[in-house]
Amino acid sequence: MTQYSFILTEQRGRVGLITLNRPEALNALSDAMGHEILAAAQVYDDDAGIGAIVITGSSRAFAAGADIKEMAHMSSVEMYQANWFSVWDELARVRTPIVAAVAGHALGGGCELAMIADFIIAADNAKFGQPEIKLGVIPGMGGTQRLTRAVGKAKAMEMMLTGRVMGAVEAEQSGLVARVVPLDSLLEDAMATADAIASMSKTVAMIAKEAVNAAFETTLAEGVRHERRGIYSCFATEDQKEGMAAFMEKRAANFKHR
Ligand code: CO8
Repeated sequence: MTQYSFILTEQRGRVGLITLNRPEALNALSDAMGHEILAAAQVYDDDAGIGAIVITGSSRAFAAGADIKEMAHMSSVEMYQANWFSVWDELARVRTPIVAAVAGHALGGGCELAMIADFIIAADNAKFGQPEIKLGVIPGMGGTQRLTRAVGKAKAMEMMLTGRVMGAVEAEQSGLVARVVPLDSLLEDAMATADAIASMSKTVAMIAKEAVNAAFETTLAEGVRHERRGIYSCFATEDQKEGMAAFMEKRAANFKHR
């Protein structure tokens, strides 16, 4: 089993849990930590026994951003040569559904990591923001694009240009998070939600994720064609036969998850 320094991993049933674990830096995302998160997510993605992934932090901080101390003295050329932050593009390519369970600070790269997940469940103390402008930079893990798509231009611009932080209630009203729950039940709720996803066919869940994500990449007509190809391919799975047979036989479906 892989040993990690900045995250904890745990399989609970068909759900793979990744807990960011760098409390002394409020889970600031160093490069090494990013590679650990990707590696853990890819292990879960390759595992037919895992149907959903949950990424969480602590009650104080999901993640307070990319690691400012690590980046502060880097040059543009160093970043370019290292393809800095490309690890997060690879995380976005993980096909297993990912739920972000966010409490406390989700700032800068922390907010961006949460948005790379397929959806966010937020604790009532969650705070989202892209304060990079206060550091003399802009987001670099997709924040300008994903936040704008999530909450629209007005709020995204205001947050990005002033560094204003958004609380959990506003985040839910704005469409950034799927649901707000009490801090005490955040992990339990996120794990139960992930478990519900994992009880479905993994193949079909991956097809659904790919189809929804196509909405952000393409035109309506091409997106609908993508969806149509997706549903046709569902009919090639044993799980479609099982799901529909179970409905007609008035019993619970027993998906093979492949
Ligand atoms: N990086 C490194 N260390 C951090 C970070 C961070 N992002 N955030 C917090 N820490 C550290 C602090 O330095 C402190 O450590 P120490 O005691 O050793 O100095 C420890 O975590 C605890 O933090 P605080 O004492 O500041 O805790 P508070 O409760 O007083 O404040 C805050 C909490 C408000 C979250 C505060 O820590 C803060 O403002 N953090 C920075 C938030 C931020 O600006 N995030 C954006 C970072 S930049 C980014 O994410 C993307 C950059 C894109 C660049 C593009 C390159 C390609």
